Amino acid sequence: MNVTRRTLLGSALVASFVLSSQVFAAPALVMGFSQVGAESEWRTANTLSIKEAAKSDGVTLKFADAQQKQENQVKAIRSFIAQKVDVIAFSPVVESGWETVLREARAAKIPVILTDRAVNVTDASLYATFIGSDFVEEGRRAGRWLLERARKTPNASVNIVELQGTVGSAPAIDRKLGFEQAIAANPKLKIIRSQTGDFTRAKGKEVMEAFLKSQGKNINVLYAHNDDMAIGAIQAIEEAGLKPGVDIIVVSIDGVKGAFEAMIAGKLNVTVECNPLLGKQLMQVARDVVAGKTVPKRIVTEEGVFPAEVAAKEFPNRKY
Ligand code: GYE
Repeated sequence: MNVTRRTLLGSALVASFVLSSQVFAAPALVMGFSQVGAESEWRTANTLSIKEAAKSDGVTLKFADAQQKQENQVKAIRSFIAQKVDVIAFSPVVESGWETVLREARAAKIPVILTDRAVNVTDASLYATFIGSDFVEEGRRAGRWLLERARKTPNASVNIVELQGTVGSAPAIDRKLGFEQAIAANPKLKIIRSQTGDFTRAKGKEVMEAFLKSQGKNINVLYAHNDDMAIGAIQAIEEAGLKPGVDIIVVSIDGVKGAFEAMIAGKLNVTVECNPLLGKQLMQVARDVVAGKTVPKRIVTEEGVFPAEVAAKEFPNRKY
């Protein structure tokens, strides 16, 4: 066989292989994902994890950023239904108000997976599964750390200000509840002010400024529902001439790099971990759900607690 003939034969073989693989290969899974927004370091890491996992798993991802608005998420879900995606995943900004659009997805026979945040629906069959953290436990962990710390000064009253996450969101509701449950063990621990900072640095700073204006030196502890609000508040505390981490104990949740930096600088006392790297698990579960396999209704992420004392040692291991 001469060289030309061999090449021709080779390309014919390649061509027929390409053709047949186009005919027989399973079409790529198409996922519509409605993200909450880009409000925090946690969210940035979460988005990246989902996009990277989709890419490496060969999932075609239609990604929509809702800018913290439920109406945008409803619109995105409706457009995914219209586009006949294989599966819809979303992280619901707030817990309530999802029944109608979830029923629309069901009527179109498109399975729905919740990631990160839960919904409050009476009919749990409206979604296939929920992958994410136990936010009540995170709140309890924050509260337990504080209880332990308060044992050093058993007679002192401990005045706490609380920066809540987005009003009506699962993490804000649950982290408040869990923390209150834990600190109830010691009546000296009291929440004297509580307001939302919408999970952002800018709002966290603004609300902390207001707390400092009205309560001043009365504040012993700040409990923030996420690291970003804590970091914003730390700035407000410094601008008020106080030392965060010393004059005001700062407790927060997420465990992002910015929190570890603040702990190493002595400005944050503890962060409770909340893992945003849900992408891999989501793609796996999505394949199973679309293939009709039974999946667990609740998939809980594993997490730890990092006090400032271990921050420098742990920092190099952090992935977000
Ligand atoms: O803690 C916060 C983000 O839903 C767990 O949302 C997530 C929370 C996270 O904005 O930083």
